[in-house]
Amino acid sequence: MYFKDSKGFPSDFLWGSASAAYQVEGAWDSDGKGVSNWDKFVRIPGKTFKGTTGDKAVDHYNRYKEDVALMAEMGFNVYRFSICWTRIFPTGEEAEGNELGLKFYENVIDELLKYHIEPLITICHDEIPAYLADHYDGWSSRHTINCYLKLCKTLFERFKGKVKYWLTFNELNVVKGYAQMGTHKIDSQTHYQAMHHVFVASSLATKMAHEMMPGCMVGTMYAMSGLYPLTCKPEDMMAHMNTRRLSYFYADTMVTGGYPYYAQALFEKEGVVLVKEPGDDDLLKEYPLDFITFSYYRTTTVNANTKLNIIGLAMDLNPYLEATPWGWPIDPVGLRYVMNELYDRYKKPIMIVENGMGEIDHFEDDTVIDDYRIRYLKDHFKNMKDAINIDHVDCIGYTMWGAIDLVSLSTGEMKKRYGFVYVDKNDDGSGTYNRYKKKSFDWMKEVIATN
Ligand code: BGP
Repeated sequence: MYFKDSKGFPSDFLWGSASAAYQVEGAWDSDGKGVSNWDKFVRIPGKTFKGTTGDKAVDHYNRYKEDVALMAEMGFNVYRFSICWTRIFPTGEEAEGNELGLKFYENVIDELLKYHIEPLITICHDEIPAYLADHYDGWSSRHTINCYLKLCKTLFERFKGKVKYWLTFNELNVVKGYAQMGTHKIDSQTHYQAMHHVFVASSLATKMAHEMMPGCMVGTMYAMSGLYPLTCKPEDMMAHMNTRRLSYFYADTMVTGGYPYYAQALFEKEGVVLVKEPGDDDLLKEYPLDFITFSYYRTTTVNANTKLNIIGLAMDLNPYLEATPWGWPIDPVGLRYVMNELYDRYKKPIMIVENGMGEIDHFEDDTVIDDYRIRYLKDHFKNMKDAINIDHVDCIGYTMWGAIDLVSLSTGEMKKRYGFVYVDKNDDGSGTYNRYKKKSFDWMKEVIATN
């Protein structure tokens, strides 16, 4: 029995790992899989580190049993992974799903259930069939909604009774352009129109999930690394509010029953005129998300003179924080802050579905002594616990990003590692792909065992 004032985590707390199909599976052209936007994107010269691709990734497609066994050994009771759309619908246009693709995910799910690990599925983690991207301009076309819903229906039919937790999209508030939305342009009109289609698709998927799988939980994932005003100067405070809204706009629309009032000002400023169909706004209102999931890696600051990056984020550093080798500021207290911010805003259960430290690991004597990772996680877990036990935030779980090393999304590098398990693969693709436990593996096992 869990009491809010207990010292540990709730007894039914979900502990696990998170991954994305493109970054772990490999087997990019096996068993009838079609070409995705990512398969094309990484082949554009200069887009990834030294032209690396996820063609083989960390070979999870062939090694999933070993990977699931390692997760089970650590005591995980949840695993977040995503579906590669083109394994099921190679172009997005087929009437029936590809049986070999469905079978792969069924095998993974059955393997997880064998160890009592809950599958948590991201239906779309930045991936779309290249065919839909190139023929329909991806999510900027309303046609993509129907293709996505066909994918959802196929997944729900096949996995109902086995999968309770579903996320309709990944980091919806920081995705833009071809690599994530399959759109060829990145102007505001294209972006927000594409997002409108995503909102409608997510609402319809939520409706369908509840009808087909009573009791399931449907969420979406948002990038919610924290943001602080650099100073208390009123202009900096205004910049903070406006910039934070650019992040919150997406969840506000999907959780609170439709577009927030400040969307009007945003669209006026950006010259955006949304094309909607009758009933769209009702859908957003009637089928909000059940829970909020988010990634948390760092915090940054903003001031009145900050130039936002292309996805609307302020990346200014915080003089009080140290950073990882990739310059991501480390802020455990910020996690507690953001958990409260989110729960306060939506009053729905939350879950941290990505967090962790990308570091350069030194592999010696078949292991890695990653005390830096243990320290990072320990500090974050302490704040997560305080948010739950002291602040009473309803947080149902935590999945660390890449418990088994995987390929970096932003740079395509292998040497940026997050895991408890080292994968013997180098940036140039060489290596045995064998898995080795790092020092943090046993530490994490102990954390979960003692809750
Ligand atoms: C998030 C993505 C993940 C993941 C993570 C870490 O934005 O949802 O796919 O990769 O960030 O980022 P990176 O791989 O760049 O270290």
